Amino acid sequence: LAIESQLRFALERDEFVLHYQPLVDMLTGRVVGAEALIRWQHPNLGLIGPAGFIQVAEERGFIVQIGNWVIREACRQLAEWLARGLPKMTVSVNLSALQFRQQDLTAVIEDALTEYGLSGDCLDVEVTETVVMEDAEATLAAIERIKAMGLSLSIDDFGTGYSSLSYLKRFKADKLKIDRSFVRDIPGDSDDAAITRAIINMAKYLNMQVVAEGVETREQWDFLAGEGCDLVQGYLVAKPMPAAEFATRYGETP
Ligand code: G
Ligand code: G
Ligand code: MN
Ligand code: NA
Repeated sequence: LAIESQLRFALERDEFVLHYQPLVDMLTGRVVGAEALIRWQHPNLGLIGPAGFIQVAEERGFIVQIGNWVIREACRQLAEWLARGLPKMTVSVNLSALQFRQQDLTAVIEDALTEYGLSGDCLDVEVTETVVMEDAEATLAAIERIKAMGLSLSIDDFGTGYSSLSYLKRFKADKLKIDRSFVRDIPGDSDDAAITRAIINMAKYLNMQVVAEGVETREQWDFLAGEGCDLVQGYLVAKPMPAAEFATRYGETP
C-alpha cells in the first residue's frame, strides 16, 4: 500500500504537523489548555487527519517514533508560546497503547521537558480506556511513573471503550473527557442527558475534573454548565487549528 511506504518516511521528511484545540474553563471562560492533534501534510494528498494513518502507524509500529515526535513537538511549541507571553496552559498529547510498552517513554518525556525548560505540570497525557485495559499492569506502571513526574492524566473518549470502572480506583486520572457521542444530542436526548450528568457527578465524587468534548451549541454549553462540568472543548469554542493561528487567537489579550 502506497500510504504505508510513504508513512515510513513521513517523519524524516518532516511531514507531520500538530494542530491545537483549546480547552476552556467553563467558569472563567479562559483557555487553560490545548489538545495537540496530529495531521500529516502529505506531498500529493494534502492534509490527512489521524483517521487516515494512525491505525496503520500502530499496526506497523511507527506510532512509537511518531508519538515521541508528538511529545517533543508539543513541548517545543508550548515553550515557544510561553516565551511569547501566552497564558500558562497545559498541552495534552494522545498516547497509543504501544507507547506504554516502549521502555523509555518516561525518558522521552523527561528529555523533552528538560530540553524545553518545562515542568511536568505543563503536559497532560490522554489515554483511552481501551489503552488502559489492553495491558493493564504495564500501562498502570508507566502511568504511575508519568504521574510522579508531575504530568496530569486524562481519560479520553470516556464511556465508549471496553472497560471496567474498577480501573478508576487503581490509577487516579486527573480528568475525564466525556466522549462527544454523549454530548451531541444533549440536552434534548434524555438518555444522553442522564449519562452526561452521571459522568459529571461520578467525576466530582472521585475528585476528577470533567471535560465535555464536541460541544458545538450554546444549549449544550448551558446544560453542561448547569450540571457543573469543569471544562469544555469543541467547535463552539474553536476547531483544532495550526499553532500560529492559536497564538494569534489566544496570545494578545486586548
Ligand atoms: O483531530 P481529529 O478529530 O481528527 O482526531 C481524531 C483522533 O485521532 C482523536 O481521537 C485522537 O485521539 C487521535 N489522535 C490525534 N492526534 C494523535 C496523536 O498524536 N497520537 C495518537 N496516538 N492519536 C492521535
Ligand atoms: O478522540 P479525541 O477526543 O482525541 O479526538 C478529538 C477529535 O474530535 C478531533 O479530531 C477533533 O477534530 C474532533 N472534535 C473536536 N471538537 C469537535 C466538535 O465540536 N464536534 C465534532 N464533531 N468534532 C470535534
Ligand atoms: Mn484526545
Ligand atoms: Na475524545
